[in-house]
Amino acid sequence: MLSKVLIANRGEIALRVIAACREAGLATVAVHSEADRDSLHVRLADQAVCIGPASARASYLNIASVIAAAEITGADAVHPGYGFLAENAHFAEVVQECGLTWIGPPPGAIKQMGDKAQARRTAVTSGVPILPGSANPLTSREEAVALAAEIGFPVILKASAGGGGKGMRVVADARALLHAFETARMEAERAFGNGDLYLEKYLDHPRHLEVQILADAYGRMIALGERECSIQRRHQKLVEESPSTVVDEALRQQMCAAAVAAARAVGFTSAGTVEFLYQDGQFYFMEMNTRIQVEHPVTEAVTGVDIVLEQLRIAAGLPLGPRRRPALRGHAIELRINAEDPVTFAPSAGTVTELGFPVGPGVRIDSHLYRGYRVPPHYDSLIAKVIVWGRDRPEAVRRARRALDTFLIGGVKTSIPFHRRILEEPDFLAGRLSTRFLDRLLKPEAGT
Ligand code: MV4
Repeated sequence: MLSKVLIANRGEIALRVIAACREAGLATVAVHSEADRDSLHVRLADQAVCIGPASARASYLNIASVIAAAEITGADAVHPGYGFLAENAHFAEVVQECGLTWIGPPPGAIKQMGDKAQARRTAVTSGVPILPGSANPLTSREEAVALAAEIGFPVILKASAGGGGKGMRVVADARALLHAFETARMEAERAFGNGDLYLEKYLDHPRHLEVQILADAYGRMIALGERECSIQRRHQKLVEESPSTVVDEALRQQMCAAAVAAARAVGFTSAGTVEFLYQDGQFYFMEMNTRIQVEHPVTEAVTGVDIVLEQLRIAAGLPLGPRRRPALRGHAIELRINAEDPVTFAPSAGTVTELGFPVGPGVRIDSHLYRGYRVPPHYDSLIAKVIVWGRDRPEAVRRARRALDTFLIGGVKTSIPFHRRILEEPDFLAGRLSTRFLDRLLKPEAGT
């Protein structure tokens, strides 16, 4: 049984978890750095504990401080949110060893899916399609060249301990691979403490499609359909939507079945997302995220499922609410609003001097902003998510435009103008998307 949840996070996701906890009748504990003393999640939680100075390493990533905060407040569960310690299997283990309920997947599942080469092997044994590539970490650059010659260049070298775009390198031919191999291994060793590399056939214009999974402790596991997340800049998603314009019910059924198979293979519970690349009618397993994601509201809008509330239910030992995969209704789009210059993307910290949220049918705002809030420079720049829902994609796009046109934020620069430009792009309006979508928009001459 849960009674008091410590939210080991900040910003909009901390508010989101507080909202679900309040609905479930659970007390909440906020933890915050000194820089977040005046943040909204601190004010809205029932209790709050300062866990360290501004730097994430000394506060939100400080396992001892977070656990101490749970002890002194009598919290009996921990929700990690996303980022920070959300996919840190050691943190999950410590939470459980301290007798607290971990609101997330079993640490073993986090670990198994955290090793991207092992995740690929799990996909294979679960019958989930993967791209041609190495089954195990590469043992030498000669092995890499031989394998790449077999599957055909270009190939992409990836760090087993990487993910989310970190530790990736596209290689066009054997000579380049011989040069890149050692550098990639050293970079991976330095960045992740693990230099293992694997390689895959490189897709040059894939879509990023991901499937939301919910799984309870009794073996019930459902997929909640796909999200299209192809519009990304430097592996930071900017726009997410559901359903995808290229997924029909037959493909959806296939991808959902594949996602459930991969999750079941690692004994997954709670909420997670299986990422695929899609190109030329085929989908391929990429990786699995064992956490709630920023873009979960898109799926909530088209399924009516409260994913965070389901996480609390699952952690409390209750069975899944939905009994089967819900049909998707309408179309949802999420726009991530960052405190950054809309042209240079340079972070723009500062005080919010003016704030007006968009209103009206089909608009949801998840944000920790308030007038007078000081956006700190220490953390990622996400300050709001605009989630719109329409009966179809054109209505969702119209509502997205209206929402951005009536979203007033003064005192900091935001990415709103850049999003507004995306919503006018012919390729976007036609649903012609791929992970290369922004390449064209961000080309120097394209800015004129
Ligand atoms: C790829 C790929 C093309 N071919 N793998 C980037 C993050 C991680 N999810 C995997 N990523 C990619 N893996 C193969 N074999 C292209 C990307 C990729 C990408 C994928 C999804 C969304 C945005 C992306 C941006 C650049 C590269």
